Amino acid sequence: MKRLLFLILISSVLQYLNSCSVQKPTEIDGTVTVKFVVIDTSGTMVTDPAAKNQFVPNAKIRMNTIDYSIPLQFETDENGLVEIKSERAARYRISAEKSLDVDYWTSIGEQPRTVMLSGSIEIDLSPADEGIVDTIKVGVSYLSSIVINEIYYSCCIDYLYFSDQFIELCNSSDSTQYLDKILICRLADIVEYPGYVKAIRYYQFPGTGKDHPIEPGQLVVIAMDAIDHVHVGGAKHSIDLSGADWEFYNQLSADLDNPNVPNVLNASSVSGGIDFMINLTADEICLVRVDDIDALPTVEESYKLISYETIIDAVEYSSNADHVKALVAQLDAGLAGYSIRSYSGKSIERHHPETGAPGYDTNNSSFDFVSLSRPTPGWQHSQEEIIPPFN
Ligand SMILES: [Ca+2]
Ligand SMILES: [Ca+2]
Ligand SMILES: [Ca+2]
Ligand SMILES: [Ca+2]
Repeated sequence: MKRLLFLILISSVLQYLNSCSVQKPTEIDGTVTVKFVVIDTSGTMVTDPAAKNQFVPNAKIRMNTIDYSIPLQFETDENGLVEIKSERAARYRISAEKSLDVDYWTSIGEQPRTVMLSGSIEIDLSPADEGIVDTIKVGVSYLSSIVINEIYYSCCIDYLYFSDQFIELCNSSDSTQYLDKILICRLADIVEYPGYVKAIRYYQFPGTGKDHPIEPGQLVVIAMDAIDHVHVGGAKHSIDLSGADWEFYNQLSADLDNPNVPNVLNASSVSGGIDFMINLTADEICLVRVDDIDALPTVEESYKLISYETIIDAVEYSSNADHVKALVAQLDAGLAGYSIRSYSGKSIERHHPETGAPGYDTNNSSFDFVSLSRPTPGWQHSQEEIIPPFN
């Protein structure tokens, strides 16, 4: 029965996929030399009450062309300025970040904590911009304790087999966190309600508060179906997910239920398809902790509105370089998933730029994620598994 329904879904999936392609953006000829100044507009760094904006010294600047060529890295000087010399003219995503650590707060006599200032811009740089100083504004970024570390959405190369998707979470904080009551949501890709995202599918971890701990650095895999997709599912090039920590289980459909793997249940009153399935080329996923689902505003019968401030983590991915952003910069300023086609067996995972560690999150998936040649359920990728950016 489940297979039959999958087949019915196929035509619509194929229609969608046909509309997607990876396109290289138009290159502008020549090289550019420009300056950027990084300012904090959130008031976080203001130590002089007369100063409206504060220049941010030693901020990390990362630049990437839209077609995901090798990222460039710079640092601002003591005046918050950085000069970019003789780089190729193109359209760039540029992000700035500055970590205000315990030492910083202690030095100004405030309560020690860790705060990340971050911001990004997208800009065309052409030789005509020579000598221009552009501004990158940064503000406080509320970083997540539990983050979406990996999304395996493209599915295996056994064409039309798509029940091997999974999502991997990571506790990126330094204390025990809890999965209880967290919703994993698939979001609509059109912004209609200012301040809110619209969840069209939402599945929820059970628990009453502290039943399901996740330790610092721990990875937790939630499989679409926690089975051995090679030997039980029959997809030769797929993966064994029978050892997943959790599985999405749609109790309102004919979904599979591995009795040995606990379920993350459909929290909607409607079935909404067979399972928690996400798009094979482009989608938005978020985490939010919700005590009472009924208290969330409902639109279009079963969709839920979730306010930006309550979102624990959000990731937008797309294989299309000309993808129109769906999430606001506050949630995810970038885009993961370059070069990944549907049914390619490839995956995306967070990657600390220096250490390669999991859980790295600056709320900009263009920089926080790498693409992988294969999924890594339950472990962090190695350097060899990273698909190099285009040159
Ligand atoms: Ca399932
Ligand atoms: Ca189960
Ligand atoms: Ca985040
Ligand atoms: Ca992984």
